[in-house]
Amino acid sequence: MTRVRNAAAAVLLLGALGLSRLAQADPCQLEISANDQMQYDKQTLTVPASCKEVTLTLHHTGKLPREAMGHNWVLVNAADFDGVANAGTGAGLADDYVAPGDKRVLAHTKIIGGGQTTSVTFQTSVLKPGGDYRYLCTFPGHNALMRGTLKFG
Ligand SMILES: [Cu+2]
Repeated sequence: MTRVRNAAAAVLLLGALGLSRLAQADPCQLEISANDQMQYDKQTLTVPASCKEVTLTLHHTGKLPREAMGHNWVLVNAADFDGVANAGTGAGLADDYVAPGDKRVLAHTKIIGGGQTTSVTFQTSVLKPGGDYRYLCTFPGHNALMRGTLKFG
């Protein structure tokens, strides 16, 4: 009986630890997932102005290879959305569908396929509080669905 009670107490303790870890999640660490249906799981990401550096982790929860259903995460000023998307299409998979040296790209991950995870770390000095930022997947044809807003500040 004591053993059962101890086990129950251990489960409660682990649960409490898990909750406190969630409560203390670092707001400068962002997570987003993408799937085989050409969708991100979030339409909005928020970065507090107190973050000097941000790490965005992209999970591809699908099964398809990067050649068929590759995804990346590319951060731009809203006004540069179409320009970066078009330049990316022309850049090709070898360059992760991001035109080399494109100054309009504020941050980006590489292209990954199903089951893979990647991340990018960038300085928030590239952002202005209250600026109008968008993120997108630049794999050809994906940005119609795979787009969102990043709020900073
Ligand atoms: Cu994509």
